[in-house]
Parts: sequence; structure tokens; C-alpha cells
Amino acid sequence: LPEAPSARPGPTAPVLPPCPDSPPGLVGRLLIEFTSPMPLERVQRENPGVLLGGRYAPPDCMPAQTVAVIIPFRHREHHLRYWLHYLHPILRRQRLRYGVYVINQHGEDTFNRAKLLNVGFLEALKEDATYDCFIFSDVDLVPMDDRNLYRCGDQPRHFAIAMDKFGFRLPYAGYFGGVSGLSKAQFLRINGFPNEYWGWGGEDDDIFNRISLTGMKISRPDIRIGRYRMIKHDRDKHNEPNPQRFTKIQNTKLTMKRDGIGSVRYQVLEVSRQPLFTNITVDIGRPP
Ligand code: UDH
Repeated sequence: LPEAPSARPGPTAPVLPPCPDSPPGLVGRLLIEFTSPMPLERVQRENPGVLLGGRYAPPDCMPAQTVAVIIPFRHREHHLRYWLHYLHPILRRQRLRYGVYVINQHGEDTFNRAKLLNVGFLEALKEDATYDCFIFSDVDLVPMDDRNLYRCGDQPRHFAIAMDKFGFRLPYAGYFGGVSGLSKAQFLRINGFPNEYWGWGGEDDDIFNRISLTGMKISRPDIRIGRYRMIKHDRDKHNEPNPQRFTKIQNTKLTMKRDGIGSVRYQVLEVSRQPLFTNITVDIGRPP
């Protein structure tokens, strides 16, 4: 493979000042809609500063973190185009150094969101060992306010706290779904995410349990800032609600030691650097 374009300055590049803590040039509340056609060529034209593979670094300052955005994926090309259209400009205004990784589950066996996110963590680090913040985002969720900063803090962060489909409220206190972020150290501390949740539901609650059981607390933005639009869609094929999820989330304390980033098994079938994202197609197996 050719070497990935580096988002870091080379040895001759001038030393940049650190990026400011509150990025100037944010616009606040955004108008988000999913009705205009969104060809990929248009999104590419709008984002000339994004490097091959979906990498970006601010030209004028040095961010404190390097952020890998990980998207679990299968058959949602239409959603991905909207996500790229809205998120690249937002992340750029937030002055982030970042890369976008679409982790595409190969085949038609049951979907496994959390396992794909584990794969994303490992594969992003293989590409760039300097990633120290991981944002895990569903492909159909777009923030409605660019003050919802996609970066990591001293506690795991939940970003998608006020989705339109839940009436712009947190559906329950322990909800950790949709878009979340953990530093590398926080992710490793909880042994990553569970690999054994096949089908829809429960994996986000298991992650919440892992965080609580290791003594960490969830950090969240202001409810007025953490608003999201979800692209409406029907239930996907091969991602039926998992009937085991209710019993499984009772057992996180027992399972988290053996099931996680330390035990994930998969086979990468293809890594392809697209203009606005890196696509990683992976065989993650099937439920036992
Ligand atoms: N995902 C895919 N492909 C799939 C399944 C899931 O890409 O086949 C990814 C995608 O990033 C998605 C995320 O996993 O945003 C979460 O899956 P989901 O969107 O199915 O979960 P959500 O809770 O929706 O958002 C549940 C089904 C809602 C049906 C409502 C019908 N009105």
C-alpha cells in the first residue's frame, strides 16, 4: 500500500501554535435536512482540503488530539453521503486533526455494531499510531450544532444526547448510543466494546456498564447543544432485535474481562482510501 498522506507536518514544516480551546469560526445551530440530492462528486468538490482517506489537519494550528472517527457500516451509502457532506465542514471548523474510517461488514450475516467499532479502533491505530481519541458515530446521525465538539476529555463522552426521534431528550439516564467518544486510555481501560452482541440493541448499554464498572462517569454537552437529526430509515435486513440483549446486559461485570478488544477476531478483506473516508471491509464472522 502507498503510505497514507500524513496529517502531521513534516520535518521542514513550520511549528504551528496550539489550536485554541474554543475554536473561533463556529456557527452554532445548523440547518440539517436530508431531501436535497447529495452526489458524492458534490461532497468531494465542497471539501477540497480533505486528504485521501478522509484525513484532515488544520493548516494554522496544532490540535492537542488526533481523532479517529469510526462508523459501523453496511449498505448505507445514501446515508454516508449526507454524513460526509455535513460532518467534514463541521469537523474542520472545530479545528480537529482527524481521519474518517468506515468499517464495512462483509457478507449478509447478522450485523454486529460493537464488534465493528472494535475493529475500527485497531485498524485506525494501525494506520496512524498517534490517534488518541476515538469518536464512534452511527452513519445516520448528524449534529445540529457545531459547538458539540468531537473530541475527548477526562471522562468518556456521549454526544448524541438529544435526537429528534426521541423528542430531543435523553431516552433514559444510562443511554450511551448513537455517537460517543473515548480516549485511547479510556477505551483500553474498559477492554473496548463487547464482540458478542449480534443484531440490534444492548451493546450500547453494555458499554455504559463497562464505563460505570471501571469507575468512570459519562460526560455530556448541554442539552441545547447536543441535538441531532437522524436520517429516517426502515429496519435493516439482518439486524433484527437481539432477544438475548436483556440478559446479556445483566452480566457485563462477568463478561467484560474476557470479551472485548483483547479477544476480537476478524479478517480485513480490503482497505481502500477514498477521497473523503477510508473504507475497511471486514469479515467479522457470524453468531455462534
Ligand atoms: N448499520 C448499518 N447497516 C445495517 C445496520 C446498521 O450501516 O444494516 C449501522 C449504521 O451506522 C447505523 C447503526 O449501525 O446508523 C445503528 O443501526 P440502526 O440505525 O439500525 O439503529 P437505530 O437504533 O434504528 O438507529 C433501529 C431501527 C429503526 C427502525 C425504525 C422504523 N421506523
